[in-house]
Amino acid sequence: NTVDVDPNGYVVYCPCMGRFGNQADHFLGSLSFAHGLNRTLVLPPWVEYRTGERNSVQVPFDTYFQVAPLQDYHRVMTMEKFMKELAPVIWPPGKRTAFCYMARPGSTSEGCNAKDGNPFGPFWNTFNVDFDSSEFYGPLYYDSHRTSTAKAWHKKYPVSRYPVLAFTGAPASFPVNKEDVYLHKYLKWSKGIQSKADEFIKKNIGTDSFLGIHLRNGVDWSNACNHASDSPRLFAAPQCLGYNNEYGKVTKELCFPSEKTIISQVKKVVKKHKLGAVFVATDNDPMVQKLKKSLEKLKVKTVVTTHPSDSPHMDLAILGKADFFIGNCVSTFSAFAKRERDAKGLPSAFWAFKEQ
Ligand code: GFB
Repeated sequence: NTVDVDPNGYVVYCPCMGRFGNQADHFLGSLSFAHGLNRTLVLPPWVEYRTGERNSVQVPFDTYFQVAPLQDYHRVMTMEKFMKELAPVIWPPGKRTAFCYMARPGSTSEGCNAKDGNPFGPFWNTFNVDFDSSEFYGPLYYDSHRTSTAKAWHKKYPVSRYPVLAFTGAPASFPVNKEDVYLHKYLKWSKGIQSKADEFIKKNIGTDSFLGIHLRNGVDWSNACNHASDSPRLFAAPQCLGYNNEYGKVTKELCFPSEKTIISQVKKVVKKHKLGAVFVATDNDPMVQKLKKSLEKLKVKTVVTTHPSDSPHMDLAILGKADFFIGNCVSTFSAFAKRERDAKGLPSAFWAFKEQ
């Protein structure tokens, strides 16, 4: 039952930035990067932050997603499997180099300081990894869509000497490159998440066609949106505004839509698509009573939410199944649902953004 070693080498990385939506953007880019370099991608656990806990918690990749569909695009394996079965042979202690673009401030004056701070330390400690040296790969970059990129990486880091490239952060751009968005089609929810979402729909929505909405309205978001006017491309905004702001700039409304905007848009969509129920995913205020009241006349029987039970992945899986979706253009959490729906050919829109 031994695992064959990939003669083309491996890419390992810590999804050390942001929460789930940010990490998912980075994941697609890292998958593309590994594909471009023709190295196996080691699927890192998802990094989560729990209230009251000092250190990040690492949740195995396959808790939320199936590994097999990703293999249709490129060679991948979970980090748990890599560390247990391959690392002792091809990446043993004593030979572990951390890769970073340039020196990262930390306990040593020079180096990647790959384990300094949270989630950096807790992430690698999950696998008992300590680094022996640092390698600055700048000015190389991750854009594997340029043919010169892979060549340059192979030249500087040949597999014979560097079987494993272990990155301090994701080898990917943020937000996800336009060219990599379609890779989302290989990302399929695990059976566990899938069935939780199906059960919720069966129990609470039944067979009605439904609208799924994402209300990103917690205090962290309202703070981030205060800077909206200085950041025309804030977070996931290129998903609706275009990667060169072809369709406009981020506004306060686009980032943090008013209740008036939300209600009028929901009413319009419910009417137009003759929807019978509304599912609300939110990090803070689901507006259930307000939505119910304003939808009374439109024969909408159900307005439901999972809030406050914290189940971001189940929320996303449900949003991925709705008959129509309205999301927040600036949020990478919304972007996840939008990409999944695009891959399935399902329609979506954004708050305060007119359809193209
Ligand atoms: O996913 P995420 O990176 O998206 O971070 P943004 C937002 C987190 O908030 C999610 C929770 O991972 C969830 O834990 N959350 C948001 C939700 N919406 C929902 C929801 O509908 N249901 C549930 N259950 N949970 C960025 C951050 O968030 O916001 C950046 O990643 C930064 O690092 C910025 O903090 C202000 O792109 O929306």
